[in-house]
Amino acid sequence: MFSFFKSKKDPGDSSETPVKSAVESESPPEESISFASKLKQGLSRTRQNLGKQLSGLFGGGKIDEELYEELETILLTSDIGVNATHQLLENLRKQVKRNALTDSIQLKQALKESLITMLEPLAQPLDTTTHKPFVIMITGVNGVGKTTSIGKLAKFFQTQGQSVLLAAGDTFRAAAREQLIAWGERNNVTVIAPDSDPDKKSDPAAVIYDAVNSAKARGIDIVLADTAGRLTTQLHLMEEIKKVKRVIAKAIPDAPHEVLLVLDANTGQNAITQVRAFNDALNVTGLILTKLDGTAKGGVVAAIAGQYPENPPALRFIGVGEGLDDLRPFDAREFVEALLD
Ligand SMILES: Nc1nc2c(ncn2[C@@H]2O[C@H](COP(=O)(O)OP(=O)(O)OP(=O)(O)O)[C@@H](O)[C@H]2O)c(=O)[nH]1
Ligand SMILES: [Mg+2]
Repeated sequence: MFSFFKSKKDPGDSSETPVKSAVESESPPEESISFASKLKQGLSRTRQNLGKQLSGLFGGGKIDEELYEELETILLTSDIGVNATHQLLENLRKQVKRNALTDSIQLKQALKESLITMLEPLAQPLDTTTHKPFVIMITGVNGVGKTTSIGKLAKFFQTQGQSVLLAAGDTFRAAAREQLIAWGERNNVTVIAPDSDPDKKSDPAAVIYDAVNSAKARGIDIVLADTAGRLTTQLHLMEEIKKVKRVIAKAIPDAPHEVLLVLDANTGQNAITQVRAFNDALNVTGLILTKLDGTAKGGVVAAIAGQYPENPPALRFIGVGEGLDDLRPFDAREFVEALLD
């Protein structure tokens, strides 16, 4: 059995989770409009690329095998991946049959609906109210946007009325400590960081352990623990991150309550390899997909969904920029609307 992520949520309770309901009730409409337009702007390269190819195909005419074949080629070259492409086409054929569609002009909406159906299982908002402190460990390969995402998450959770503490568990790069402290200042939250003396090498597990205990003592709601980037092939570093996780559990037995893997949307199909390797090491419970702005490869979301149709990973958040507000819980419909005109 693949011990992957949290189980598929009961579709009935999706609107009941605290994070999502708070987002819907507290975000001013202007903010969501600006995020929707940011998302649209961010996905513009993917959209233009797909749109150009699909407009010819969906311009009117018979729905036949040739059309399906052409569509398959377009999807395969958009980083959607083999599995996702086949699932999408299967769903599309079903819709064509069920709704007795005859003209290719009708296929665009049908493709949108197929994509939404495929991506919806990924939209599992994170409920951070189950534990206090709720400990979130952030992991991923180098430069994917872990530390930046922590800065954005600190802001996000604070706007939900939750208190946050940051743990500077990246003791590998000297600048990492300062980078997290700067995000802490921007958000006005405490950062537990190792000694700044470069001669005193700190242990990442010890820093995060201290931070969790400090959050316990202060009655903080959420701990966001940063970790150093690592390649999945650096086996000693993969062992080190396993140890970090074990040590966190010494501070609170069932912590970390969330292991978030950060993926860079520019990674394309390699994202799947990263998901597998980090999940094997850490039992990843959720994903953040960053840098959706400035990539023509937004299709990687579908590739992730297509890879695990039985047990979809939880795509908790997506990032579309470097600013504090450029992160949002993943919403399948909003995403597809931005991806296809
Ligand atoms: N355009 C864009 N840039 C981003 C996004 N998220 C992060 N970045 C940028 O990506 C670069 C790396 O981000 P970091 O947060 O330092 O990445 P990291 O994973 O912590 O890196 P290491 O700790 O070195 O492994 C920075 O220049 C960020 O501003 C995003 O959603 N969009
Ligand atoms: Mg970092």
